[in-house]
Amino acid sequence: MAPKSFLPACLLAFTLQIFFFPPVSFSVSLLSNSNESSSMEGLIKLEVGCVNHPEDVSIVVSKGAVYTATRDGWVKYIILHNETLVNWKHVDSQSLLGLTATKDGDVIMCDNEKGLLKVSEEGVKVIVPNVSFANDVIEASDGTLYFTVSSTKYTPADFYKDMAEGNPYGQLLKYDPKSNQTTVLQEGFYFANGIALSKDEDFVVVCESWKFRCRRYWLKGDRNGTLDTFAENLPGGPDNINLAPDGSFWIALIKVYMLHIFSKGLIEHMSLNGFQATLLLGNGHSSSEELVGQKK
Ligand SMILES: [Ca+2]
Ligand SMILES: [Ca+2]
Repeated sequence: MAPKSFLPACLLAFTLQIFFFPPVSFSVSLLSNSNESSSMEGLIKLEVGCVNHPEDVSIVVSKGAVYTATRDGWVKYIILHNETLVNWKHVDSQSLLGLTATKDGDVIMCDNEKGLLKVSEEGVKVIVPNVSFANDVIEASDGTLYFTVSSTKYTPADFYKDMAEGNPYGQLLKYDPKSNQTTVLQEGFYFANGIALSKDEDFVVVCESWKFRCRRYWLKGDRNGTLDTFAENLPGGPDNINLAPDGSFWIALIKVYMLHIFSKGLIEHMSLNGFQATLLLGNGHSSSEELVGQKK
């Protein structure tokens, strides 16, 4: 008689096989609809093939430039009026994620191994060490940094385990440069991803990828210190987010495909707590995989 662990082991092996080597091509996307082709017509690609897995962008209006960090450790920017790509600084890292340009002209970025880095003309400095899987950061006008940790349990290489387990290991944190103190403001996010500050700096929006929603954490007023839902039922997992000049937000959605071939029993075997009874397969990272600009 086969050992009791044999069947679960076969199911797990089958799941991983399907996950990494899907037997069919998926042509139907959640993001695919009759409006997609027309909505893409106003877009132009700024750089293709010159940037290695750029996770995020930050626009510096005074400089007329868009900054990004790539997986090969470069902090680069594109001068928009002539579309010149500048390799600005190299960081000894292959794990750069979200970033933000500061009012002083520096760049703060998330390194999922080292923590928060400050990149300036003088060089690179670790300002918040001992933080793993920091995903995105934003600076307030007083210099305070707000940032996300996607998962306190898993590494970026194991992000799919975080998704499959379906437990909220994400955090929102605050770094005060005056006291050099880091504080956890809120726990319990289902993969805390991009973060943006409101125009009046009265709240931050945190993208919660596995729940297809964005949460709002209040920083001022009667609701100071409380959390509510800012947007939900999004047509994809929200990844990065940026404030628009009119006070609204641009959100990059992870393009996902639905795979319906798994039995309910198998999904329960994988303990997908509170998650949809389907497995989500990513295709590329986000719309920031290539830098895309909107044609005027
Ligand atoms: Ca960002
Ligand atoms: Ca992200």
